[in-house]
Amino acid sequence: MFICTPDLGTPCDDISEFLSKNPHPDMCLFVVKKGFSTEQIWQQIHVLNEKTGKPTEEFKVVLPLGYEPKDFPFKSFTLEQLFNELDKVIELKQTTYTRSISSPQSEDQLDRIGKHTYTTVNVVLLGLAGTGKSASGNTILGRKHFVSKPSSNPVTTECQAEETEINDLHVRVIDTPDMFDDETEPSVRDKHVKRCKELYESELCVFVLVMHVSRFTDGERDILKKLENTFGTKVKEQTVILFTRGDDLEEADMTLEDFLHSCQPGLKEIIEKCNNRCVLFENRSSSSDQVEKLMNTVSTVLKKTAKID
Ligand SMILES: Nc1nc2c(ncn2[C@@H]2O[C@H](COP(=O)(O)OP(=O)(O)O)[C@@H](O)[C@H]2O)c(=O)[nH]1
Ligand SMILES: [Mg+2]
Repeated sequence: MFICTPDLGTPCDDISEFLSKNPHPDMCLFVVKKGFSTEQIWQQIHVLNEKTGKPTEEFKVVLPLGYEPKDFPFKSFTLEQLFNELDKVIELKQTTYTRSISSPQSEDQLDRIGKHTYTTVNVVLLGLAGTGKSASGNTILGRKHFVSKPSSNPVTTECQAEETEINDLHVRVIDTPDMFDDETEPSVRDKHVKRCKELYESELCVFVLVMHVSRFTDGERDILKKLENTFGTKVKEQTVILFTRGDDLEEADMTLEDFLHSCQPGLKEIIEKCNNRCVLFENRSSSSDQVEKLMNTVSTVLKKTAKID
């Protein structure tokens, strides 16, 4: 489906209104005339960014015939490149996402997966401060990217993203500050939520609720409600619970199953609402098993939620 908007600068150019009907288009194309001014187009893209909240790179400039892409500040495509991009989008829609998220079975599948590495899966780490979101982000990335340390003050103060490839899947790990603390100013919280949504917008997304395995706090009792208020009522269908400090369980000679079996009713309810999708991490350990288990759980969520027309 193509949506053609009125010319920019006309009285009815309210693009946000058009986007509200289809908030996650596969592509936003910006068509320009021969002899366009790079500076003017860049300014207009900034206006679009402000109006829609979409990052500037989401607007792809379609170059007039005869133009070659060069070092423009914006993303630009010749018509030929644009058709290639469109082919990719169509192919992606026709191929079930599950192909790229399950292990390759054959050469043919490997080929297909190779083509699909541009499918980005966003893994959004959410939870209270100090639960180990940043440390878990680093474990998923396999490197220390996010600052994680003991502190009585929140260490992570802005949403941040870092990307990696895991089993042929392009994963964007989004680390967040505590967005559920009642003490936080609503305007600050809204700013974080907006930024977080910008980071994963229009792509596959799984929320990972990070919790300290041996500490279930009052602030976490209604965390699912807060999550729903922030990310919509369907959020629990897209949520995996990640318990950190797996060593605590090991020291007590307990498995995750033992823990889940004997945990508080409040926590049990949260887990059940998330369809018992739980994983255990020990961020001091570099074992890739834990990441593998998380990614398997992530893929079960994607298989359920990915819309394949
Ligand atoms: N022992 C242990 N410590 C952890 C684990 N995960 C996080 N931590 C520690 O908990 C503290 C807070 O972690 P951090 O990632 O900054 O929490 P965040 O505020 O949720 O991002 C840091 O000192 C981490 O080293 C874990 O799995 N095991
Ligand atoms: Mg942090």
